[in-house]
Amino acid sequence: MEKIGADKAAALIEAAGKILLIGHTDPDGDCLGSLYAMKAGLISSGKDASVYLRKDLPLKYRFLSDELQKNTGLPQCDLIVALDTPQLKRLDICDPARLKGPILAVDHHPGEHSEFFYALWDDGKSACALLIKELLQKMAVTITPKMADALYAGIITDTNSFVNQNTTREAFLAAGELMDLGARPDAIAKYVYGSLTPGDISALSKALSTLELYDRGRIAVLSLKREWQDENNDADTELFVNYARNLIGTEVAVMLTETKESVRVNLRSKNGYDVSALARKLGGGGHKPAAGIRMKCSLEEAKKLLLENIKFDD
Ligand SMILES: [Mn+2]
Repeated sequence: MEKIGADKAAALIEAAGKILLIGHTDPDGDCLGSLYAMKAGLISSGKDASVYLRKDLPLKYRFLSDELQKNTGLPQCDLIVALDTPQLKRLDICDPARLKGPILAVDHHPGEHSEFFYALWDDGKSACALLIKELLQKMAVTITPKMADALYAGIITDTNSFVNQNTTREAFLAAGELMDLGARPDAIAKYVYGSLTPGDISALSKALSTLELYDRGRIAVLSLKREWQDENNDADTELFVNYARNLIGTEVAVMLTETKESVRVNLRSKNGYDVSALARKLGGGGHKPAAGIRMKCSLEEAKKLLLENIKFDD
């Protein structure tokens, strides 16, 4: 792997004609906002760019659907750009070996990035969207109001609306700059936080009623069984874990969502506990205060395995 700066990344992209973009599994607002802005920017500069996306967009990110639709075509391409993940196995594709071509990672997660050919990687950035913004500006791409909306969505989702530990001065400045370019904070908040369905609310009430505390309250666990959700749709539980994290005394918060294929685990921490290390150990990934895993086992087994692996130094 060669670690590169934005200049070299821009040059690599400029030299490529056909480019495939891919994000991580269970793509979040940062991943999708980054994919959107990158695709729109590359197309505006005359590139043949497409996005590999395994599933349709969740309701709250449908405002990005003019550029992002489910697409599992794997064209021959000059360059693959992998966004918002440090590992091949976290990519939104079942078998990463099917990706043919050199891969440039653009990412802000801790990790080695050693499986990639090139990495534009800075774990001091609040969001991958900040790296994409910088890269597009290096390439002299005009950031349109819709691209600004997408990048802004990336910043607010990864900083949890500018409250998480990773909120930097740079993130606030970039948000202001994106507003100058046409980003609409009110509209984006309405999409991202205001797309709950009655089924999501009922799932929330079920999940909250499952609260369990371990290790004298330092660990808080919420869970949601498959049968408590809409028959056809998995509930949007991404933010449920924040209720557990916000409990006084909680250091590690766990949200377990049983889906048709697996158990989705959302992890959050306070006081510096590194949930990304825990997630990596169990096959997932993320950041120190926020991480996730997909586990192929029952909800009870997932809970047991997690509790066995959450260890405090004191
Ligand atoms: Mn991110």
